[in-house]
Amino acid sequence: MSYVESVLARIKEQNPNEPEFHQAATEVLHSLEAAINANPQYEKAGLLERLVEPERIVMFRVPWVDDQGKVQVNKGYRVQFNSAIGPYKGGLRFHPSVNLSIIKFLGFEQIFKNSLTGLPIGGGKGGSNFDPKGKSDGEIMRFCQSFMTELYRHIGADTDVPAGDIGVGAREIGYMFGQYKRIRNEHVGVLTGRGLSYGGSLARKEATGFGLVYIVDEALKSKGDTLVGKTVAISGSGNVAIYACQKAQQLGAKVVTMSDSNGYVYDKNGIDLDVVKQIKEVERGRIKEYAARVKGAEYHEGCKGVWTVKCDIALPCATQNELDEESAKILVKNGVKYVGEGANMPTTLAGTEVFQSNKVVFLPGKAANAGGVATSALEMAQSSGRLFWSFEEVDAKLKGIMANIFKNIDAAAKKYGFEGNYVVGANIAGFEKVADAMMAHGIV
Ligand code: NDP
Ligand code: 2IT
Repeated sequence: MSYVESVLARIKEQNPNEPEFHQAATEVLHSLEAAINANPQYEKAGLLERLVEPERIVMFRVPWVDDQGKVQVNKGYRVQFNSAIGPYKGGLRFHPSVNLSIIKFLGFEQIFKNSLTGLPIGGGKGGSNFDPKGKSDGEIMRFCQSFMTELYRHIGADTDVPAGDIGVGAREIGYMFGQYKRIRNEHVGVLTGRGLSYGGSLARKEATGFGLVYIVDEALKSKGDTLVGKTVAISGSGNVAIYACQKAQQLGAKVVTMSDSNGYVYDKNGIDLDVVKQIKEVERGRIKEYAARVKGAEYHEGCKGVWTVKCDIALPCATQNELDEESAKILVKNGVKYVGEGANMPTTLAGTEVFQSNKVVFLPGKAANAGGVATSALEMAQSSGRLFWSFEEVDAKLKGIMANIFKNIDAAAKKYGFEGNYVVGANIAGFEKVADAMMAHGIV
């Protein structure tokens, strides 16, 4: 059995109920095979065994009182996966589906993503099975305060810097920052995605979606093509989806879909983003509302249907495993040419295989959605330097980072004989720097 296969077998044996973590580890380790074989010193140093074991996992109780006066208890998590190249960095997800497997897969992916940004950030992730849907502002605040009342002792501006993810946006970051500051009596960059009035960075809100479209644009350019006139299908209607839509439209594409976990809207005239922002960012409503407000738009129940819409470019921006083999086959049949993952691991392993074997340009999440965390690292830099950069400055840096990521994943794929395979390219390019730092630190 190869070194990689033996480590994968060990992961499955030691962490039996973690299918999402197995999936992420399988994808990464399989594509590292060539780089591992070229460096036998890694096996001697137990590098992979150490890489797949989080440095620390914190699990805690989050008690809070709802508006009816009833006591509620949720689970809280922070997985501090790898700090070889910088402090742990990664989002917090609040969603009822959250469990250890999901946080571990996200934290593991984050290690390589953060390395790809070229900035000094390690990998971590956290969250809770708390469901923010339908909760009052007061309930959200009490939950966030209780969550931070435990989390504060494990994080810090030079230790671990959380941010948003599904269910955690500006409102939640604000409440958590307020509680951290109150407990620690420190106004520091301990969270990113902060509001602009208390240390946040311009363009962080837009960064993941913008970055996704910037890297897709780089891939198009490499083929002598542009976004102008392209039809784009986007899933999700949250932070990533909204700003991916905005940038795709600015660069001349026509976005025809958006979705949520209940269903999707198809607007043959192109999505009216002001309407989406009003529904999602202001009213915190459902995407179904869009069809009621925009003439010519259709709503369809079932989120998977979004992939039956004909498009040139598909941007899954909702959640893990939302795009399976069956959907990938339909997209290919309908002529999709590019897939850029705005979400983390939205495509199943079988779905990815369908795209790659049909020569669809496939940009994996750890490269394609890295613009969010990269801009978080820019927010950290501004906090430490007590600086405040203009939108244009941050956006220009983001664009440069995404172009660099594309260049590096393309080069890594070529170097190991997998030209055009950006899954292999991203995993190897992300891994190399982390492996180098871990080797330098000795057995720790
Ligand atoms: P939001 O909470 O803003 O939006 C999430 C969107 O995805 C909503 O439209 C939501 O619909 C939909 N969604 C969530 N769960 C499911 C599900 N099980 N099935 C179908 N749709 C679902 O989150 P973000 O936009 O921030 O995150 C989206 C993805 O992007 C996630 O995978 C996240 O990890 C990833 N990501 C986010 C970054 C960021 O900076 N925010 C950075 C890099 C990656 P509904 O309202 O019905 O739940
Ligand atoms: O998945 C991700 O990269 C994020 N949710 C953003 C993490 C961050 O620290 O900005």
